[in-house]
Amino acid sequence: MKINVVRNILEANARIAAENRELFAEKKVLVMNLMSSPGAGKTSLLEKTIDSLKGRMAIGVIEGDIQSSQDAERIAAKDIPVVQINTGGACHLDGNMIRDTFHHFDFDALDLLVVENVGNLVCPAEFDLGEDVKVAILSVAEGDDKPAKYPLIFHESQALLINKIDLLPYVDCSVEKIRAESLKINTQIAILEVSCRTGLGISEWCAWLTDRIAAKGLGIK
Ligand SMILES: Nc1nc2c(ncn2[C@@H]2O[C@H](COP(=O)(O)OP(=O)(O)O)[C@@H](O)[C@H]2O)c(=O)[nH]1
Ligand SMILES: [Mg+2]
Ligand SMILES: [Zn+2]
Repeated sequence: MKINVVRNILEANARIAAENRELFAEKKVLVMNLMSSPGAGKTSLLEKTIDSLKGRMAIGVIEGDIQSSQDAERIAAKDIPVVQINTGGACHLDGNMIRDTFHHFDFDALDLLVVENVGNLVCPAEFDLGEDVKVAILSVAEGDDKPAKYPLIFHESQALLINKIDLLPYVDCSVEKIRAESLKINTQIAILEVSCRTGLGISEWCAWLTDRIAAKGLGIK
């Protein structure tokens, strides 16, 4: 019984996500679903990404949180169109929540829409939003055992950002182990080391993201 209910929820979500994906393709917007546990650095990465790419493309953001609009305020400070979704308890975003934000955006003028998912290393990876790329962030402070313990998010993501590299001298974490375990789960995953504190790796990350726009056959509007 429980299995059927879960299957129905995921099937209903997949239908809505497919409609979202059709709209994004028609409007020529690349959509990225950014996922991590709370505090790994999703909003910090977004701030850095916006600072680097803002003059070159039009970016919009959807912020997903259980409560509060603090992240949306951080993004709005960059003068970027942003919508906050408060899930009121739910621990992930779904296709329907994304669809409900559409009237806030002028998709004809957007190149890139970033969705910051609810901080959670587990179920955000199960729910298709209609995005083109899923990106996971793992910070070195969380430990190098996380790919083996939470494989789905690493399996589903096209890129893994290992963040807070500046903290490596202070934590017991092997970047090599994170790389090896992630590649065991997903041989195709791109792995980039970054620090939102020092800016290390941010230009390589922005190049990877810009390449995804080109790979989808989209130009900058
Ligand atoms: N030392 C260090 N701190 C970072 C880095 N990136 C983010 N932080 C800090 O980690 C905390 C959580 O970051 P935030 O971007 O809000 O994470 P989110 O919950 O995933 O959106 C904040 O205090 C950030 O300043 C980093 O590369 N190095
Ligand atoms: Mg955040
Ligand atoms: Zn959830």
